[in-house]
Amino acid sequence: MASKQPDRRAFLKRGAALAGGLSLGGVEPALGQTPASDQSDEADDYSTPELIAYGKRSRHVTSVREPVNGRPSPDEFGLVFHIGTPLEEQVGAITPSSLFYSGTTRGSIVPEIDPAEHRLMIHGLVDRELIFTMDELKRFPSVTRLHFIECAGNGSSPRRGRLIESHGMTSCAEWTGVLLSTLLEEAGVQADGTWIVAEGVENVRGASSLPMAKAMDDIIVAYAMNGEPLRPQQGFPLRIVVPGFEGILHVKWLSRIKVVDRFYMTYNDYGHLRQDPDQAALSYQVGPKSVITWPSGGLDLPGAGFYEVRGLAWSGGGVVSRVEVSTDGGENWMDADFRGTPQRMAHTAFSFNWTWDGSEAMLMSRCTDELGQVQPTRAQRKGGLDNSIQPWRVQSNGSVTNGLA
Ligand SMILES: Nc1nc2c(c(=O)[nH]1)N[C@H]1C(S)=C(S)[C@@H](COP(=O)(O)O)O[C@H]1N2
Ligand SMILES: [Mo]
Repeated sequence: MASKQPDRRAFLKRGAALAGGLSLGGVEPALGQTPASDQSDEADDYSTPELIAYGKRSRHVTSVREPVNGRPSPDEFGLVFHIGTPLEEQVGAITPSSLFYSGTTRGSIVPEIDPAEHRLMIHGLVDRELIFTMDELKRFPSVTRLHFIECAGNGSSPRRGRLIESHGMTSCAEWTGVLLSTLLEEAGVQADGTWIVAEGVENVRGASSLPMAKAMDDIIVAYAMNGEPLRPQQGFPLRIVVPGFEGILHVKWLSRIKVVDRFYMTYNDYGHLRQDPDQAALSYQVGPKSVITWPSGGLDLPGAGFYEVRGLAWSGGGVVSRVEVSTDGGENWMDADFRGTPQRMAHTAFSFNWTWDGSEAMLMSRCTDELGQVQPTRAQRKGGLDNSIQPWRVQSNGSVTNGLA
């Protein structure tokens, strides 16, 4: 099945095709969104005490997050809802912290928390109720792992023409914290403790029920992200990261974990998640998924010639073991190359060397994970978070559109 990709020398001979440079459309900030960098002609002075002490990106780099789900953020009351990350500009597996997507379940104002005052309580069906300060948590043995988070609202649709609309609510970071199992062992879980309810400082909105098996396996009580303390929008000073499970379960601004003996219906879970304990673990888990991030809907290719098609693949089932790419709408599939080493429940960057002949093409990617699960087509997909294959149509004039439309 695997066909040979163009080699490096062939690519260099075709380099002329790239000389004109690539023009990207569709990445204008949405109305009402101010780009983080200023666009004035005046050069930035990087020798100011502020920028010596703490840097910022070049004003020539302008990618920004955008509200998604058709909901303004902030809204007229100052509440923020889900904002998506511009994945088409990402290189590699890690999402920069400033561009990490951000989700609040029912709209929220990001809470201002003083870490010196913050406490995590573990209680319920435990031998010892425990209350930790941030400093105490940081004394425990820590883990540092790459994991994606994805909101269940992410999904392909003919109406979602751009990548940020269909896939912008997933990001990947390197998280550091204490395994929840370490803390639960400290507290001593009683025999009937089969579920946990994790809660953020905004109480009912941030609460989620999780099965004990997952809590004892790989949930991280995280205080750091990409080498620095969590960003406030990501849950500063403390959150849980639930590897491979739907985003809503990754409770931010974490203040309480209660060990309980059954699934508890929370404001979050109501009407959204499955509560059958036998089904829960699997149905919370994001299926094998991938998407071509470049080129993607709304972008323009300047003409026929060589392109490195790039994308991301991930699975709640573990390590991504294979990514295939099709340029003809799924008739033929060829293996893509991994960029970096695939990690468990983490975005894996892939690329595929493609020489476009200038005729209409349909780009698709398909992920297989270590469990042998294969990413479904839109017609094959079952329920849960939409992990179906996203087709991008490359028209002969170079414009890229949603292949479902
Ligand atoms: N406390 C709290 N945790 C929360 C939420 C929330 O509103 N409050 N939103 C959830 C949702 S819906 C998602 S998709 C993820 C998003 O995580 P992120 O903002 O770090 O991307 O956080 C989850 N954790
Ligand atoms: Mo979400």
